[in-house]
Amino acid sequence: ARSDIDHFSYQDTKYECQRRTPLNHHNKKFTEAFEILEKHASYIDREHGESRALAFRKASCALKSYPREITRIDEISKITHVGEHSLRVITDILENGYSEEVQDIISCEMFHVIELFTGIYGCGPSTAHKWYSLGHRTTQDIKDNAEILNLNVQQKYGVEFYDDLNAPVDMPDALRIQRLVVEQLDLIQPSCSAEIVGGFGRGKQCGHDIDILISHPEEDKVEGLLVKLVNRLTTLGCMLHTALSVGKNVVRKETFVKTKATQTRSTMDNLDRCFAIMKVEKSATDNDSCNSWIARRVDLIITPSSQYAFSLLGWIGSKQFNRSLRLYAWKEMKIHLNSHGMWDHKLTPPKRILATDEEEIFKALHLDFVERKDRNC
Ligand code: 8DG
Ligand code: MN
Ligand code: MN
Repeated sequence: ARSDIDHFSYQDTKYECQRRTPLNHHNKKFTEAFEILEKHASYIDREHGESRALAFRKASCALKSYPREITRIDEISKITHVGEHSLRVITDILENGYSEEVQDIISCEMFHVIELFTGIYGCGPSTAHKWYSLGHRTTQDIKDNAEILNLNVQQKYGVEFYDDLNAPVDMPDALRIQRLVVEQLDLIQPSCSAEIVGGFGRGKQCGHDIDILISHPEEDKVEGLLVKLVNRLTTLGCMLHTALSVGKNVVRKETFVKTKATQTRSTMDNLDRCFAIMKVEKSATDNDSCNSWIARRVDLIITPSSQYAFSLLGWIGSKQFNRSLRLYAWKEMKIHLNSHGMWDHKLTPPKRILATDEEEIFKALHLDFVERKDRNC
């Protein structure tokens, strides 16, 4: 039925994990519009927002995979995930050079304020709405009313270091943090590995934070490692703020024990982790202020070697790639997949499937391997 689009070598798959989504693609003018529509849907329309946001995200992912610039609407009118609404937006852009719906959003004050507030570390859309409805419009407003608004610790740091934390992190910064972490790990537990994951792992040149996955070839050598590492970094004066989550890793040999935390959010896992704000030395070229350091968001995640491949896959991302992978695994293969492992639920009791690298996970799921640089959906 979809043979009419085959000759463009676009794979019209049901799941994003079944095709390649490169970082650099040919349809930015459309995907940028979809990103605004997606945000608007999740910020403003809180009743149907999530499903509308997902529809725009899926359309955007499809266009990112499309191997050339779209110039005619009939090229893509039959693509799964590009629904009626999305087609209308693309048509507008093709015909007028812009989408009126997107223009309306961009000229809406509320959208910009919610965007500004959700850029504050620790502030989600519902808090942003609350602050907006109380009449606040700037980060200074939030700072001035910190007491009355009863800001939590994260939000206080978020406001305090707003500019630093919203300045993109580049690769040299990421490497600097990695070096620091490796140095400290060597002093605590030799032979640890510390890999940069997240967006940088997918080839992005900048990001909003630095994600580092830490492990050790010997399974039990990572026990208690995170607290020791964070204590050392704190003593060195590198930590501005830390939020630790330790000791909830409850994977047993055969089955995955679901705790409350695992059930609440699908992307959340129970690995020992520290969400931190760190002081990072500025490079010689950053001479725009007298400060010698800049505040950066850093995620440190610890995983035992038996779970490494799964944690790596999960934390390389993107979020949407993993969502689709997990959904595919469950719907098509009855396999439960997360950052700890995978379990075959076609068997009773479910049987754990082991893997030592990402390739083995794709193979077990009967999927073609997707390179990290092509997981940018
Ligand atoms: P960016 O920082 O460059 O903006 O993008 P990113 O690196 O892709 O996003 P991220 O928010 O830093 O998340 C990195 C990956 O980590 C993402 O694919 C989802 C994954 N991840 C998990 N578990 C958890 C979790 O508990 N919280 C968060 N925030 N991310 C998680 O596997
Ligand atoms: Mn990241
Ligand atoms: Mn992160």
